[in-house]
Amino acid sequence: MKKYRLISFKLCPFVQRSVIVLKEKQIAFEIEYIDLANKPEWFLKLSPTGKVPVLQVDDEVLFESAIIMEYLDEVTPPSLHPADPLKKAKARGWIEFSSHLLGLQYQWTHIKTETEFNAKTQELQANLKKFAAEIKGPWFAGESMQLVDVAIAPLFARFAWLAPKMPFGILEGLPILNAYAAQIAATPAITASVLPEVPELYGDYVKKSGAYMAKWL
Ligand SMILES: N[C@@H](CCC(=O)N[C@@H](CS)C(=O)NCC(=O)O)C(=O)O
Repeated sequence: MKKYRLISFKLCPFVQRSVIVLKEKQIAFEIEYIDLANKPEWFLKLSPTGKVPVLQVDDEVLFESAIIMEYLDEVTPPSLHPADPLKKAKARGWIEFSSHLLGLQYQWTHIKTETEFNAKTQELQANLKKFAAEIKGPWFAGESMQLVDVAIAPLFARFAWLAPKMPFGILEGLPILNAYAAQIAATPAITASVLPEVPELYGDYVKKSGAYMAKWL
């Protein structure tokens, strides 16, 4: 049996993807939290990109969240990817797109001026609509959660943490996404994938960044 050790930063949405798969597949693992503002030397030696997540599998090192998700999925069948190669390739494309959405969300929560904030809100919503158009429901590809849902779940988790404080809903007018977000929020492996203090820490982190949206947090 292999030993898994995940190197994490508590607030990182990309690490959260790994934790969701580990929980969903009930894989035993250790987790080590580091401070990205003060990266330990041992971590810099392990991680070629200096980014989390890093997964140590016995003495081997894996990096990049999409690769880690796929590895964990592959060694614990049944797979959370479609079996059909075309459907699998399509899912991988949307996993890549969900990384793009996470990047937009990060910018949206860090932007400083009202003009930039409004433009980023529109860009984010336009891209969310593209994702929404692909959802079969209740999950992306139908009846069961797949890796593409795992990959995007951290995005909806963060929208949900911010929602009670925001004067408008980023998912407003997008009923498919509201239903999808509710599905994500009701899934135990996803809710258990962050520490209980993380939603509050996330709000504090955005607030401290001096972002435009800090005034609501
Ligand atoms: N493409 C990477 C992105 C990971 C990433 O951006 N991680 C952030 C934290 S959420 C990080 O480690 N940042 C540290 C840095 O860039 O120095 C993945 O999917 O694993």
